[in-house]
Formats: sequence, structure tokens, C-alpha cells
Amino acid sequence: MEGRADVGAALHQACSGWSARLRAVHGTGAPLGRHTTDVPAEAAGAARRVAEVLQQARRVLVLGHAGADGDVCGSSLGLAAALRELGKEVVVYNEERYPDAWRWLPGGSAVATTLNARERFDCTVAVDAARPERLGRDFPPPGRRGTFVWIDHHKIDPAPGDVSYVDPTAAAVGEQVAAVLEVLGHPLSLDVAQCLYASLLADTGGFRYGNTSARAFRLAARLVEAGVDPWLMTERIYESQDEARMRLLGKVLSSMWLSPCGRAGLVEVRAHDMSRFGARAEHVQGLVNHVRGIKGVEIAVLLRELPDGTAVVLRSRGNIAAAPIAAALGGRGHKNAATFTVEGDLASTRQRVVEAVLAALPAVEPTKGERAAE
Ligand SMILES: [Mn+2]
Repeated sequence: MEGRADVGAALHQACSGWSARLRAVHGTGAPLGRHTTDVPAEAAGAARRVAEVLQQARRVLVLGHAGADGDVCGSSLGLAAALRELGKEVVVYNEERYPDAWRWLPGGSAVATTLNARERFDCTVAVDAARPERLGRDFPPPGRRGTFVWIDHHKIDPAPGDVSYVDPTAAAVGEQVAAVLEVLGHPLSLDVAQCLYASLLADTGGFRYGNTSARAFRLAARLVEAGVDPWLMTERIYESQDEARMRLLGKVLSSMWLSPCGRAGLVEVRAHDMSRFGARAEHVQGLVNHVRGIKGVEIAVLLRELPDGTAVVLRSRGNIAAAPIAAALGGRGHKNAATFTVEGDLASTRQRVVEAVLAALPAVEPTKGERAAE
């Protein structure tokens, strides 16, 4: 693609040799809390307060962020199924239909995509939302929410709920839902267990990421004891891909660009290909991981052409923080991941993104032959 050779040469200058040095500084990048065996005391207290609120409520709304992922779907549906078993009336809302990978979960096809403007709840529970603005267009105003409960493993200060249960050591919000159900003394039905297992599977990348704690494995064991069939879950979630996604993957990978030093990779999803293959937004989820998965790639970028701008997805291996790159482009992100939308077409966005990635690479002297030695 045009202009890429120049950008690549500049990247090469900037990024050679820094990776080994960073690893020496930061060790293996294991996050704090990885070996946490118990729920932190503060979080345990919060789980108890959430359980008390839910016990009192008769009519409950459960919702997560728009663009639902496996943790939103699994923790929402798991909580909803348990509350229904406890005799409560529950509405699960998301402004978009859940992706097929998660929609088959118990209750998944009954998720409301609109809420009547007169609906009132005794309690509204937001899960895995990160920020209240992401809860969708029909997220009720304070007067109709009832008690607002915030359950999340993303850090937020101050937490927005009337009652908030924030635990960044939880691998998935499904873990936090399980903790609340434990306080309630509610046994895990197969329906609930399948949903919570899906949430764990999604946020630990199939028990592979650094957040896969002993605690996560212990919950997984309990869920399997409750009847979850791991292969059935894998098959329905990961081995039931739509043909459109695989056709798109082929096209996207053929667009792949790697910096000369091999530490940054970029792929693009064109609107034309989306419509040609009949692909939906959910089919783009996870494609960027194929680029991060290349040996030597520290940061992967996926750009998706939209009618009114470009979506930017960043995934880091842990040595480059994604959040400052996102901030430089006017977006927001986490340590290893960021997804946001910018104005501007694919070509101009590509240029800006590559420049931002370039600026994020620490300026250190190139180390000869370092990559070959890795
Ligand atoms: Mn999550």
C-alpha cells in the first residue's frame, strides 16, 4: 500500500532493539493478582451488599456494554437465569442482538434490544460495562432504574453504582456473579453454570491469558461439576464459525503489513469485503489476534472501514501499553487492548495510527541480531 515503505523504514529505526530491554525491566509482564487465591476483603464485602439488594428486588434489569462480548453475555445471562430461579422477574437488555457465538446460551435469544420508556425496575445491574456511557440508548434514567448496581472488573473511580462491586482481580465478571450467588446460597444450575463458564472462557482467552488465576480455574472446576461439558462449550463458541468470518479472515490476512523489524503488524477490513462476504461486526471480533500471534509481533492493529469513519483495534502482547496510543488518537483503552472509532477514511487513519504506534516505541539503540536471538 502507498506510503507504507516510508512509514515502515521510520518504524524500523524507532523500534529496533527495545523489546528485550523492556522485558528486562518489566519481567514477564505477569499482572498483579495473577496468583490471587481469595476474593479481596473489600470485594467480598461489596458482593454481600449486591446480594442484599438483589434479595429485596422483585423486578430486575440486567445489562452490559454495547458490542457485547462473551463476558457481557455470559455474566448477564448467568445472573439473569439465577435470579429467575429465585422467582424474580428479569429483563436482559442490549442495544444490539448478542453475537451468535453467545446467543445460544440459556436466555440468549430472549435478550431485549429495546426498552419501553415507561418501564421501571426495582434494581438495574450493569455488568462488565467499564463506563456507564456504554450501556446503550435505552439505559433507563435514574428515576426508573431502582437501585443501580455496578459489577465490573474494570477499574473505575468513583464507581457509578448506588452499590458497586469492582474487583480488578476477577478474571471475568462471571467470577463476580458466582461470588454473589454464593452469598445468596443459590446452587449453580446447569443453565447458570454454562453462562458463567462462557464468561470465563471469553475473558481468559480459553484459559490462556495472564488473568487465568487459580481462582478462575477453581470456579471452572465447580462449573464442570455442575454439569458443564467443556467440549460442547468449545464447539458451540469457537468451532461453529460462520463461513463469512473465515472468508473475511482470508481476505484480511492477505492485507497484512508488518514493520521491517517485525514488531508491529496491521490488517484492514474493508466495507466492500464485509458486504461481499455477508459479514457482520461480530465476525471481525478476534481477527486482530491472528496478527498479535505472529512470532515477534508486540503490537497488532486492525482497522475497519465504517460509513462515517474508521474503527481502530489495538492488541498488545504486554510490552507496549495500548492506552497511550489510543489516547494519542483520541480514543480510550486498557493496558493490552483498545477499541475505538476515529473520524477519517482508512488511508488517513492508517497513516495516523502507524505514526502513533511509532511514537509509542521507546527510542533505544538498535541491538544487532536481537530478533534472530529471540
Ligand atoms: Mn470482562
